[in-house]
Amino acid sequence: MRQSVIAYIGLGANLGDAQLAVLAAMDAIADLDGVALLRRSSLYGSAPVDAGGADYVNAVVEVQTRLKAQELLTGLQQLERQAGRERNYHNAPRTLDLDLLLFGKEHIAHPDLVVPHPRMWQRAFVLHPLAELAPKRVSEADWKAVRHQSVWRLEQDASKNA
Ligand code: PH2
Ligand code: MG
Ligand code: MG
Repeated sequence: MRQSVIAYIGLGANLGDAQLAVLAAMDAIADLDGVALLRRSSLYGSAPVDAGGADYVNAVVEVQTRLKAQELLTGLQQLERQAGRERNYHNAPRTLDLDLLLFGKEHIAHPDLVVPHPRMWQRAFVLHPLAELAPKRVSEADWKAVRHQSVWRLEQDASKNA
C-alpha cells in the first residue's frame, strides 16, 4: 500500500458567509475518500492581498492521505465547485478557495500543480494558521517578509478542535 503523507491545505473565502464556508469545507475535506483530517488552525480574518473585495476568512488544515498530490487536488477542486466557486478572473472574490500548500516533503512542478505553493511564503494569511499547526515550517525570514500584512484571529486556539 502507498505510504501515507502529511499535507497542509489553505482555505479561504470572501463571498457570502465566509466563516461558514470555511468550516463546512473542513468537514468536506475530512469526508474525502483516502483523506483523514488531523488538525485545523483557528479561523483568521485578513485583508485581501493582490485582490479586491471583502476581507477574507482564512485557515489551514493538516491531513494525512494515501492519495497522490494530483488526486488530492482533484478532490479539492470538486469541493470548490460544490461550494459554488466561479473562476471569473484572476483572484476574483470567491465562495471557497482550497490551495494545496505542502505535500510531505515533495516538490512538484506540474503545469496545474506547484508544491510547495509558490506564493505561500509571501502571505501572512497562510503563514499564521500554518504556524499554529507546524511552527517549524515558518522561518524568521518568512515572518519578516509578511510583517506588514494585516491578519487577525477570529477565534482562540482551535487547533485541538478538528
Ligand atoms: N487569496 C487570494 C488572493 N488574495 N487575500 C487574502 N487575504 N486571503 C486569501 O485567501 C487570498 C487573498 C488568491 O487565492
Ligand atoms: Mg489561493
Ligand atoms: Mg486556489
